[in-house]
Parts: sequence; structure tokens; C-alpha cells
Amino acid sequence: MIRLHTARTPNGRKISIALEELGLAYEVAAVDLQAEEQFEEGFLALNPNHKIPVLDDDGLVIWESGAILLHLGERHDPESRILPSDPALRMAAIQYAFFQTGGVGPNLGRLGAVLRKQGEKNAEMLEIFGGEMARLMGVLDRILSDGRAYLAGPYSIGDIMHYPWLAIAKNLGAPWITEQARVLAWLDRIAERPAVQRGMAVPEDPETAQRST
Ligand SMILES: N[C@@H](CCC(=O)N[C@@H](CS)C(=O)NCC(=O)O)C(=O)O
Repeated sequence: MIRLHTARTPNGRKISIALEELGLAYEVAAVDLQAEEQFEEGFLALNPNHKIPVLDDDGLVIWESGAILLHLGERHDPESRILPSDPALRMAAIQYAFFQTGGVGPNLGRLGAVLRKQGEKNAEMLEIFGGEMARLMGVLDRILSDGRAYLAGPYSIGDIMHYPWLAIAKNLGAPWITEQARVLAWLDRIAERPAVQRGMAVPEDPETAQRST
């Protein structure tokens, strides 16, 4: 039994996308971050770092989205849908997954936190994190400039790690992403995947759930 502890945030959606790509059955345990459920004893026993996502795969509990995706690829991906079997491509997929955890993840996370803060925004922070996001989009653009469809070549955990974060920035029209045509085209390719669309809708919006019952 696979159980995903998640919320309606980019890091949680990385995992629901991967589970959908792999066609695995899983239970969703929605964690209410606003209500600070991540600080409750039961959740801290799963992840002392009080963050979603957490995956419980038949008693094996894993936190950190990159580690979870690697686990899913290693244990549940006989057809190489998210983790290539060719050693060089596999390492490229892992490399791009790590690149996200050190790049787009923390920088966009902090940029979002600065922008969400009530009142006057800290201009220096906006410049630091916004500038780094612009630089990172330039790096992605350079990588995609050889015509590859996805970061590692075939679609992989490297793309899944980036997509939910950058999709938000694209939808908000952040100039550092809308100016990068190749990055936008890559995101559009990912967005078209039915598994990505299903994964992005997890956990279900309680309001939508109420309307459909
Ligand atoms: N590096 C972690 C980041 C996870 C993370 O930041 N999760 C956020 C939601 S997207 C969270 O649970 N925040 C709650 C908190 O920090 O208390 C990962 O990739 O899994």
C-alpha cells in the first residue's frame, strides 16, 4: 500500500505526478499546512522536518521529494517511464533532479515567500531571488537549445521535479520565464501529459470535491 502525505503545493504535486505516470494505486493523506498539521506529533514522527511530501511505501517512509522520486523510479518503474534504464541517461535524470533541489526549488520558494509577505516587499530580496531565477531560466534555455524535448533526453524525474514550480511562475506571467520561449515550450510539452494533469489535481480542492458530491 502506497500512501502519499501531501498538500496542494508544488513539492507535493511532484509525487502525485510520478505516481500517476507509473499508474500506481495510492492513498492520499491531505495535510492542512495552514492549520499547521505538519507540526503535529503524528506527522513529525513521519518527517521531523515538518514538510510534505512524505511517502509511505508499505512501511518504508521517505521524505524529500527528490528521494521519493528516485525511490519510485528504482522500485516501481520497470518500463522506465520516469527513470531511464540506460546508465548515462539515468544519471542525467538524477542530475537534473538534484539541480532542481539546489536551484529552482529554494530560490523560487523564497521569492514566493517575499512576494506573499503583506505590506512593503523587501526590494533586495526580490532582486536576489528574482535575479537567480532569471539566471536559472537562462541555464535551462541553454540546455534545451540543442533541441532535446526533455532535460535528460527522455521524460524523467528531472522534468517532474521542475514542472509544478515553473508552471506556477508561468501562469503568473513572471517575466524571467515568459521571456524564455524554449523553457515555455518544454513546460507546455509536460503540461500536455494526462498523468501530469491528474497529478496536478492532487489532493482534490475541498471546494471542488464538495461541489461534485
Ligand atoms: N526540500 C523539500 C521541501 C518540501 C517543502 O518545502 N514542503 C512545503 C510545502 S511545498 C511544506 O511542507 N512546508 C511546511 C513547513 O515548512 O512547515 C522537498 O523537496 O520535499
